Amino acid sequence: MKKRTKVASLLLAAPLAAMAGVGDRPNVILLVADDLGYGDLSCYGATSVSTPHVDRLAASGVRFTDAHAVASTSTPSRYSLLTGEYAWRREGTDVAAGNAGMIVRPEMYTLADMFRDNGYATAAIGKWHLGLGEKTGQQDWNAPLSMAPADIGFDYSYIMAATGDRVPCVFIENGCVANYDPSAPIEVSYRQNFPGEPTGKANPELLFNLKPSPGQGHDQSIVNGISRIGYMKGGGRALWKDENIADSLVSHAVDFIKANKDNPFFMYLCTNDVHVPRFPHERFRGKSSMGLRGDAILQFDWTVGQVMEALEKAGLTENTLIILTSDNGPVLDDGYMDKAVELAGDHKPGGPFRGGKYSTFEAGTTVPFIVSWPGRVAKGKVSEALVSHIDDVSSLAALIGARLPKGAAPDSRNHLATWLGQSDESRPWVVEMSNDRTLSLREGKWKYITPSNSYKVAWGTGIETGYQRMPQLYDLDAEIDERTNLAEQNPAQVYRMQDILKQVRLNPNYGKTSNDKK
Ligand code: NG6
Ligand code: CA
Repeated sequence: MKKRTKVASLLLAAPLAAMAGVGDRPNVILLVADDLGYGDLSCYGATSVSTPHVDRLAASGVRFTDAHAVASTSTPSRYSLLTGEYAWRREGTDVAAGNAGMIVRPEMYTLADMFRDNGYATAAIGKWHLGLGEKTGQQDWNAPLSMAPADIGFDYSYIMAATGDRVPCVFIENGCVANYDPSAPIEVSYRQNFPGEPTGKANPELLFNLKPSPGQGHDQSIVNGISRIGYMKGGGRALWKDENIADSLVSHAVDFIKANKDNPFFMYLCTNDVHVPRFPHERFRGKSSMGLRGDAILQFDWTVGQVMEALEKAGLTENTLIILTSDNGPVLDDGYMDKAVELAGDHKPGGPFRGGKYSTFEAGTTVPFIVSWPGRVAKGKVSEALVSHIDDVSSLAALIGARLPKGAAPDSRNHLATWLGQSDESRPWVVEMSNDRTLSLREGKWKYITPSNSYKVAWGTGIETGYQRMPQLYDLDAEIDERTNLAEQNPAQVYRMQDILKQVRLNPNYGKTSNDKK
């Protein structure tokens, strides 16, 4: 696959110091950015913003040019990442409200369970967006929650319940509101406001940090001078300040690294950057040429640098595998007047791909994907292999020699050799899901999109969804941005890809090889 990046690799793939394989027990950090696009990093061709720390990470490992999140929004993407099951197999995995009940249920076997069962200390830090408590809307936020990340394998957690733009705007540490303020009990509703509480809609004069974009919602409860989706009351000193979120996540991540420097650990570290509302620390505000979205990219890059520095200080660089990626494709105007559209200039957040977050076009799920493990994976390699987040449970199980219980991670396959840059073998195909649950399929250069009756543009975002009533087939080698629908000229290829989708839908074991069954 060509033309995916404007940047040529300056470094030649160095011979591997040693072939990694079963029996290794490196620390693993799965670092997931939010809404960071393929084109948002300088190592992926961005020129309007510079990301030196991420670039350094890429130079120390393998940078993939055809890697896919499972879905083009957060909740289903993360669900699949943690369970190895396609979110489209499961109802209730669409973008979750801040008072959603736990979506990954305790009986499911997760990536965190796998690490924990194999002697790793495990942590989830940052954006969660997979629900908390047993039932939607039934949580008591003033007491330990009835279900939390500990129930799905995370020994330690310090998380944001949903997204930055959804209430409750507090961190949850090990299932309890962090820094809880007994003088300000918390109530949350996604139905109605609490009497007497201001909202962005009724009290725009209170929005001293960011105002919502017209017509996209985000005009309900106000926290820190920014109105959100949903209503909340109370919180007091537990309420977050958006400008401190990255610092807070970094300090908890660094503490976890330090506390576990003598034993293997797995950290699922999910930044709030670069999701809306974008309101980075003043150290970064005004520092990019692209306004708050560019500043949030700088803050993300800083976060990566801090993690790398903490590993270095703890002497863990050589023995830590870092996977850096994003949960879904990029968006500019996602609900706040932060001038992301006006200041983007020539910047292409989705790189050469069409669409963006929410889309069924390639920018929806094509994400940055960097695998670094100094001394063990090829250094500065660029891999054009077609890979998917769905494979992380099985691939990382192979890495640490874990056996998965029967039925666990049903859609996940072991592609460890490709992930570590030891092989250039692609996945035979990759299934992608968009915001309306339209499925697409990639097979080599081909992209097939199933017909959908939905909207053409995702509300106020201006993003092309890619939905059409007709089947769509694109040859990405000929045209990487999905312009000419070749379905009519290639009925056999359309049929073939429809058949693969049908088989995968019916049977998660479809296409499994003997390697996958181990
Ligand atoms: C959308 C929100 C958007 C964002 C997204 C979730 C509206 C109009 N837009 O519904 O602002 O919060 O959900 O983003 O409500 S994600 O990256 O977590 O999937
Ligand atoms: Ca996201």
